[in-house]
Amino acid sequence: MTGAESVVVVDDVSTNNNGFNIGRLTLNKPKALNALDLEMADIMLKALQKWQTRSDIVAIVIDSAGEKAFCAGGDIVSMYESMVEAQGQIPAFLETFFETEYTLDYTIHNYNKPIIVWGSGIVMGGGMGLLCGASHRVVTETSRLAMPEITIGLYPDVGGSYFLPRLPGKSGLFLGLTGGQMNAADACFVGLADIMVASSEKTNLIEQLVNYTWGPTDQNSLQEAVNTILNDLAKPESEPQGNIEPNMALINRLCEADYVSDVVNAILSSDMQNDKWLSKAQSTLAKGSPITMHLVFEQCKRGADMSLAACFRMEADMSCRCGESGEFQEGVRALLIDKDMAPKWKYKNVEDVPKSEIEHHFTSPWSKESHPLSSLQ
Ligand code: QUE
Repeated sequence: MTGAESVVVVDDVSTNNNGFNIGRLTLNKPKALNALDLEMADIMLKALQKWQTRSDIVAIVIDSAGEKAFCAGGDIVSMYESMVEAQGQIPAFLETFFETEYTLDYTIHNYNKPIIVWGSGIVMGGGMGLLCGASHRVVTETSRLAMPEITIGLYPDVGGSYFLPRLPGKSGLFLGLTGGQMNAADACFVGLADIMVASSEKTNLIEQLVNYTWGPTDQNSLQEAVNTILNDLAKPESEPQGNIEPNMALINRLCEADYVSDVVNAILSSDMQNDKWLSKAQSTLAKGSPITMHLVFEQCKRGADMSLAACFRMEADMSCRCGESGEFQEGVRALLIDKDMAPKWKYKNVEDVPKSEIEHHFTSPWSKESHPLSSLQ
């Protein structure tokens, strides 16, 4: 499945020494902002599994076609169609999609050689899932990272339950509730990216990987080699001004309460008029799904002391419940199908959501043994 027409271009790039190769995956649906569909996730997972056992492969590069986006999210239009069809049941397509996507993300987290993700342009939702677990997470001056699912009545999945509560202070909860966008400086500050490189350097990076004198292939040596190559390309002095670090004290104060309604009301009633970034975060929350507000709060609480594998299993449960409840379907309808931008959420305010509704999202549709992600360690 290689070739320019493939939705993911899979390439073995030969290096200039000792028969070593670089595995390269290029997301190739630039008109859809490289939003991840089932076929793409499947191709990526199979290629990564194959490369994991090949001793000539020294590193992986994951990048994308087009300047605009690394990956804008998941293919939520296909998910919408399956939800319409299933009429309140959990669509089989969603189960398969999330099983494949989370297995792919998990594989990236636990890979046995360096994975460089070129996170230039839009990196949101499903794109964050691909970036987050990589050993070498590159951002550029055009990077815009976010977990914007509050807008579509979903919740920050793809490992969000694991990584959001582990960000500095309350920044993860804030980013999940508001869909707040991070630039390269923010991403490096919170620890979701490792290094900032100019977007014009991508070809140069591939050249450096090809020309490098690859030697010992134990995992540490390979990681160190990629560190060296990336550090040579980095230009830390060109990092933009970030928005999170200067607002950290405020974010922590707004998000400190024990109840989600208190946190939401604190953010909504704070005067943010003088800060463009904060006002945008505030208005995204104001328009967002009240069910999602609860899910974000609860996943951050539960995920804080869960393993990565347990987080992905919990998210498979939650995502399927979202596919059943109608809130996610309504969010996609308003944003991408009818484009009226006016979702009719099931509850008007965060206070109106019954506890039982949220609890249901954390009950598994499967027994422990039959869970599709039961084999993740
Ligand atoms: C929130 C989201 C997503 C989003 C917009 C949001 C998301 C997603 C897309 C998207 C973008 C472009 C496409 C596409 C999907 O937009 O997850 O198919 O071509 O995938 O506000 O969570």
